[in-house]
Amino acid sequence: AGKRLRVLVDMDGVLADFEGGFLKKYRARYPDEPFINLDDRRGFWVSTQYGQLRSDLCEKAISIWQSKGFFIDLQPLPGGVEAVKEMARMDDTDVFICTSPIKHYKHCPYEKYAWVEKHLGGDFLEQVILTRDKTLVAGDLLIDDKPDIQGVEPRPAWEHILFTACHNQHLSVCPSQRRLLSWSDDWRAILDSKRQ
Ligand code: UMP
Repeated sequence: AGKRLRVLVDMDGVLADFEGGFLKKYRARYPDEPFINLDDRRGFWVSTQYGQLRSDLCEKAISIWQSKGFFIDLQPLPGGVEAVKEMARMDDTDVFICTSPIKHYKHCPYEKYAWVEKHLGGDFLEQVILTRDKTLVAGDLLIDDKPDIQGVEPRPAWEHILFTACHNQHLSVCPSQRRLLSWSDDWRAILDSKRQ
């Protein structure tokens, strides 16, 4: 019998609609300020692009995801919850949710657990990994929308599968980097490619 496959799945931008949730709450809170349509998003950091639009908008953007209710209210991205549940039921497969909390810790870590309980069920809380450094987590695959995932470990165990998001869809990544275009894309084939 081959060894078990360990899949790490990111939360914001992969399971939970961080970008859509941000834009909705930003426009509600700052109706008279300029904003960036999702089609015009470039770069992983929302705060950086808003800061380039006008310098004071950087902290206004940050205020949105620091607010109570931001993370718990995020809508699931299409097919993500179903895919993760199916992975968890597969033979010889362990799935973990690997997510980086913001350093403003008042609401975010709590709400990330609450989101998992709400959408995946209480049993899934066992699978949650909160870390600011994903390179330290060993796995076969990391499905994540952040193009550059770095930390103290120069040779992470996982292969990073870039999950397509508004901010990375125009990026030309190196040819060896595999993408998952959405949860309608063939994630099962990517998992199978790592099984021995
Ligand atoms: N985040 C920021 N600034 C941004 C965009 C996102 O701090 O401009 C936060 C939200 C998430 C975290 O908590 O970064 C991203 O975590 P991962 O998706 O890398 O797990």
